[in-house]
Amino acid sequence: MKMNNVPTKNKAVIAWVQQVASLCEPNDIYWCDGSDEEYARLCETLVEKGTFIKLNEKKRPNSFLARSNPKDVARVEARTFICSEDKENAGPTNNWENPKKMKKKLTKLFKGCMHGRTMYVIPFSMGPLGSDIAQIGIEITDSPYVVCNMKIMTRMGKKVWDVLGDKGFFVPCLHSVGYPLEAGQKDVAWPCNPENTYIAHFPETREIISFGSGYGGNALLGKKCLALRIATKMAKDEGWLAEHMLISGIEAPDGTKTYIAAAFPSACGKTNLAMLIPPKSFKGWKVWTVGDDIAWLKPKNGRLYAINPEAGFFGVAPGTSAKTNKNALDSCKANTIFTNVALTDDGDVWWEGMTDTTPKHLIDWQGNDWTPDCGRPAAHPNSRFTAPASQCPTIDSDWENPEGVPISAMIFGGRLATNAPLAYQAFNWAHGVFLAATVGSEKTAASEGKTGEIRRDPFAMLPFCGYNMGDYFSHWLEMGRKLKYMPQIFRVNWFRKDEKGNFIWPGFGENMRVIKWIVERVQNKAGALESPLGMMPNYDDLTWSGLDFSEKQFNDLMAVDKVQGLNEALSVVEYFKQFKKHLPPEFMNEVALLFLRLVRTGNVWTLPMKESKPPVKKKTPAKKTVSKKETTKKTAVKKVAVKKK
Ligand code: SAT
Ligand code: MN
Repeated sequence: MKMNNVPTKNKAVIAWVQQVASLCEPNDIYWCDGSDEEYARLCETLVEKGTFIKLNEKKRPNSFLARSNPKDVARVEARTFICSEDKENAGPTNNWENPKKMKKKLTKLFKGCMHGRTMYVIPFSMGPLGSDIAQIGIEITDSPYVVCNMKIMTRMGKKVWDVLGDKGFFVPCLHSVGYPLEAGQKDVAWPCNPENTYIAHFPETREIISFGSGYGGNALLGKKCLALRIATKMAKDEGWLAEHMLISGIEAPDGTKTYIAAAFPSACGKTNLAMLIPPKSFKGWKVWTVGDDIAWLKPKNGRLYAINPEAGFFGVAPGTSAKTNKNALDSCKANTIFTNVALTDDGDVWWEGMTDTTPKHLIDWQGNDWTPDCGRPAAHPNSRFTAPASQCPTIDSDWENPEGVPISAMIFGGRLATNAPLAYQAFNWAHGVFLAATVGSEKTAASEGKTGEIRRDPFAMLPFCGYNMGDYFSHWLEMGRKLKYMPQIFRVNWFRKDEKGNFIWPGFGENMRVIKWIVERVQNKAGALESPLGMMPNYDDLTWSGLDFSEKQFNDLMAVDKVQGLNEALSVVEYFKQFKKHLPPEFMNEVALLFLRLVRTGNVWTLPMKESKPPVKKKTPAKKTVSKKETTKKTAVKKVAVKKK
């Protein structure tokens, strides 16, 4: 096929584009320049095709709504493959296929798959252009919807060719919706091919091939495919980390900023934490956003520096409100693509949880009339907004710094209703890696398995690690050995419930109380007490102004039940078995120590209550009071331990 206006001299790019074109047989080839005019033109085309609905210009300037095919609404893990040469290198937690076999299968599917369509070539950079932490990818796609989303989510366009040069390295990302238009065939608003969907990764050769889906991570190949699955393998080979983590900068009243990175499985409020608004009583404290989903961390001068490889947010819409996350809501005030949310009668968007009052009439995510009593959700639970990160009111001044930001603390959390305290700190790096590897969320009655059973999601990376997860654990341990100033590792759980099934912790902005303790811990300014699970804050180590939360409530929130803890440790051992010889031996050591600490404790380990005796009247000199207080504290700990035995 003849190629016009080729904007690069990179021979590998030209050869690859040529080869893909002759396989896919598109009508024409279009090289994206990433300009605003191009974006506007493509949006117009999408409106004409019926893929986009232009929203009310006054309410949501330059914004659009797309409705997907109901069979194409989320990432499909069952159709996601890691095609390493050796099955063992994909590990027990990934789907595997032999790379040759997979390519053969895909070649058949791609043959003529772009008939009647334009083939777009998208040059993009994950990470600030030219940063030595960044990576260049080129996505070929037949979906203009993907082009528009990639324009928001990545640094996309002409400038990438300059950085790439004639011989630069890039990750080829091939994508098709798998819906060719044969002569005279009419297009549909959301072309896709759910029966033949494949999202295939070739970690050794750093290639991505995706067929059949136009939605999110299946189609925007810079995100989970490149920035996580392929990047984890690059990171392992090159000595850095590619993680499913938010990055934020915590500013203290004295102006110092401490950067943290945090990993949570889905539906645990990652975006909320990345854009947290501290309680009013936290005067002078601010949370700045660097990223909400992915972090690339590289060691430099003995520290870990992180960049957000993305340029936009692909956030879950339902539940986002002025109360839960005003910054996310403000980020999508304009220039945003909404997918599968509801349309209001005045041409704006709505989703469950957005406002206190529900609109009386809407058009739902499938294009049908909707009223509050119709029994269907108005927005799909996985409906999304694609918004430029630069529009976030709390975007950090260093979010595009090519050097990255220095990370002082790493936080791992899950969603656990029982026996998982609010927060604790790892004893050391290996213990921290162990804590991250055992993160999980409790299965709900709706999902398979018994309620209360834990679905493990190590490092919140289960669907995103491009190689054997056991080797990934070892890589983390290895990284710790290389760092002089390693970040401190913490576990948190915002979701513990009381016997009545109510959340004990208020969450959202109040999580700042825990974040402040974490920041002060890494600065050696806050206290902590050794518990069977890790170093725990005492009631006094957290700031309580503006929140009515008693010491008793707090200690209940932090308690560790011995039998439940031992069962949890046993289930961790069960979980680890699948990694066989790839499991780092350090982990069995950590399990053994956990058992020991639990065995030596009482039935329920709790933080000691403050001395409840009335204070002795002023007779004792100040100096003595301090030392007395300290000794009582220590004895109190002991007392509890003894009593429980
Ligand atoms: O669709 S994405 O993979 O980008 C988001 C997600 O499912 O986590
Ligand atoms: Mn994610």
